[in-house]
Amino acid sequence: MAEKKSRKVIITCAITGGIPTPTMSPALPYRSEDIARQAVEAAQAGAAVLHLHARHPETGAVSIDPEHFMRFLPQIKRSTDAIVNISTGGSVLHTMEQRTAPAQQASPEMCSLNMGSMNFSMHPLADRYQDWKFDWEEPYLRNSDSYIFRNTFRDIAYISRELGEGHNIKFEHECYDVGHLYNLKFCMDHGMFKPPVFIQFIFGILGGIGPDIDNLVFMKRTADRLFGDKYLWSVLGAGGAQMGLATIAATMGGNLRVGLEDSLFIERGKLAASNAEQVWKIRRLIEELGCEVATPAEARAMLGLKGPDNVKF
Ligand code: KMH
Ligand code: ZN
Repeated sequence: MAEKKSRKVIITCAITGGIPTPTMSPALPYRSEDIARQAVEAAQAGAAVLHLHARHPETGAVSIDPEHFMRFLPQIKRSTDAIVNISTGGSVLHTMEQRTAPAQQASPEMCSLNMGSMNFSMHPLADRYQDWKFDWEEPYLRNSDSYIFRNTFRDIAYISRELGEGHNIKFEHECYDVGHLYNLKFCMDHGMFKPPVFIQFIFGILGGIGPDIDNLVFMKRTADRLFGDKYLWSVLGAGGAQMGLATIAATMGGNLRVGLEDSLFIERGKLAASNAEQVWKIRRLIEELGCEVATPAEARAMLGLKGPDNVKF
């Protein structure tokens, strides 16, 4: 009997992000060498895509300074063939020109592209901690109840033009609610993005759709209707929803994202020791379910990427 082929699953690992702060976990990397090391270890564990933000190496505060990215990108490229994905959503306080500056300089294979404007708040997290490692952390979290994460149609068109057309970068389309799928459909109908588009369904951000399985099924069904066979999808569950939703995504035929940007935990009440620990865990879970982890080369073919020889770092 012919052996049935197992399905390849792209694991994205989001290494440090802009939501958690250093007080919350000693494992959260913010020095360039720690970001690079954890990224490489996550790739060795099975992550085909590394979603990267930068931080100030001394304070751990979120940074969109291209120079901070360039401190770790070359080291990552030297040590792994995993796909580098640079965030364009690293700050709610800066212009789109500033947010895209790291990607303009580094010209990676992939970038994030947030598909709608929204509330994006971490303020409830501030009540969980008393002693802060750095002064910036508490006000940063508390003030997020007044932030609007701005991603207008004009902003999206700007990123499409500058990074998509300008650098042949493929996007991780971050969709935090069902309306964002319709925004993407509108943009595709106006010729902005070439299929297959890669959609990250995001659940559990305060301001976006909640982390319920019903919502995942609803997002998937809506995307099937809107995009048919012209899309690939992945799931990001924030906080405690991370591993459960990622496992369900894999069993439903999708891809998944883990990493300390999205959750600091490895199980209920236990901090993860590293990004790689989360990648190893989800890998074990989905391999038990008959899925196979996509290599970077396989992920490049699935996503139609320009290749690592065409980046500028
Ligand atoms: N922090 C995630 C919920 C971005 O970097 O552009 C979404 C994200 C956005 O990763
Ligand atoms: Zn991110």
